[in-house]
Amino acid sequence: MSDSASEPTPVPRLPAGFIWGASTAAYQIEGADGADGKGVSIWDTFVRRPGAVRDGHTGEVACDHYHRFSEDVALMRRLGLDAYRFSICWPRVLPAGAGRVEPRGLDFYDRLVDALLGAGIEPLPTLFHWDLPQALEDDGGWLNRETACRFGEFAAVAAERLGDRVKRWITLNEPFVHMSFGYGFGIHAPGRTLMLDALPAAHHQLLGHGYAASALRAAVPGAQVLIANNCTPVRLRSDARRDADLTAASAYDTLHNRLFNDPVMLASYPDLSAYGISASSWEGVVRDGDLTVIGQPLDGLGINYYNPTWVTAPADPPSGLPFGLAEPEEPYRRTLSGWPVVPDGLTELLTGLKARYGDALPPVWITENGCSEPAGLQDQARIDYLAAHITAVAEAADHGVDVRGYFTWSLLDNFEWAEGYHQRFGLVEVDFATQLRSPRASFEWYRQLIASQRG
Ligand code: IFM
Repeated sequence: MSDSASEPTPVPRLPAGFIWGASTAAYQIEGADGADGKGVSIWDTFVRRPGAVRDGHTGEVACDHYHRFSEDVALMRRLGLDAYRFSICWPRVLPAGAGRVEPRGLDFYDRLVDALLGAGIEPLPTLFHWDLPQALEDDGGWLNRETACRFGEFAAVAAERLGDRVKRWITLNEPFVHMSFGYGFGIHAPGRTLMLDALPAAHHQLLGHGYAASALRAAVPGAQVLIANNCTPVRLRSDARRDADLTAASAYDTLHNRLFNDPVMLASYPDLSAYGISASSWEGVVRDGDLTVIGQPLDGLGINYYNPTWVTAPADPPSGLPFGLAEPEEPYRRTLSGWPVVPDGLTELLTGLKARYGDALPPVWITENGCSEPAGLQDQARIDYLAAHITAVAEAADHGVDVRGYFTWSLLDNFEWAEGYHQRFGLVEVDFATQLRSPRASFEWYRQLIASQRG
């Protein structure tokens, strides 16, 4: 923390033309459950499962952004954002996931896009931020290859309506988290506990990314396509047993980072033998030509960064996974959600990507970074967090990483998945009883930062 709450926290200048933004996602803010013909998503179903979400919270109302988006765009304009990253709720547009299009759902995004453009803010939609139509889940969800085809069709529908005004698109948000939390461990929707049998959900999401990229490029001249991967630098403790821990670290890096980065940048999968997968055992999943679709050139890599992961050799008795997770030894400050605050992990991550992928690394966008802090308007801890992480981005840029934008998570307090409304990530506090929006100190700090970086 800086000594005084009023003392401005200095941040180095990012390159000219750098895009300053904020991010949200449909299920976390929109509310308006069932409005205007919206279909059911896997999150609508999951939140009703007893014990799935803390205190039984749901996204039924959330920030009621569906009805209050004008007020929210006015806040963004006040902030001086260059761009706003939001997500499009698939079952609002295609209630059954495929087939009949619901025009009222598209109308909402149409109004939002127009309001953003009217405020001088670039709309940056994400097509999939975890709210899969329940009807598709009933057919196997992302374990079913057909879902990738349906995703490509959804991308085409969205592009046809919005592509005259929206040129930059994100296909998937954090496919690692959706695969592992949703299909592996069951702590997110759809709540399946398949452990390593969840891995086909990685390939099918990536294939969906490829189909969506093709559909966007076919429908939108000059479309720019990104994917938002949440990546983590993998670290070892000082008491690491060299070989066993290094092997575990490499296995974790493969699962969390390379499984989602290699196919989109190198058109190949990393060695997955630590997970019992060989080229022949994945034959039924990965078909000829898939990696060409997935590995088509990317216009940008979105990175969501929160913290490094400390890894050890697997626990005894073995968990079935080729790694164990450890706590850092260093006394890092923790956010309200308990995550260690490690800004230099972001520089390490970005320079590591550059070292690993070289010329195959497209321009990088920080599509999410932020922290949950206690409720209240005086959030110096968030200001310090943002200042340190933006500084880490500037350091990576100084080391030659081509970073084009930074989007903080999040504009508003919102529904934080299994944590319900207990975590607050917003620059703007939301009173969920009254829907009153109150900008925090960090909002004013970010506003000044953006203005000064422009000046
Ligand atoms: O709220 C989430 C977001 O939906 C995806 N990335 C991480 C955020 C904080 O947990």
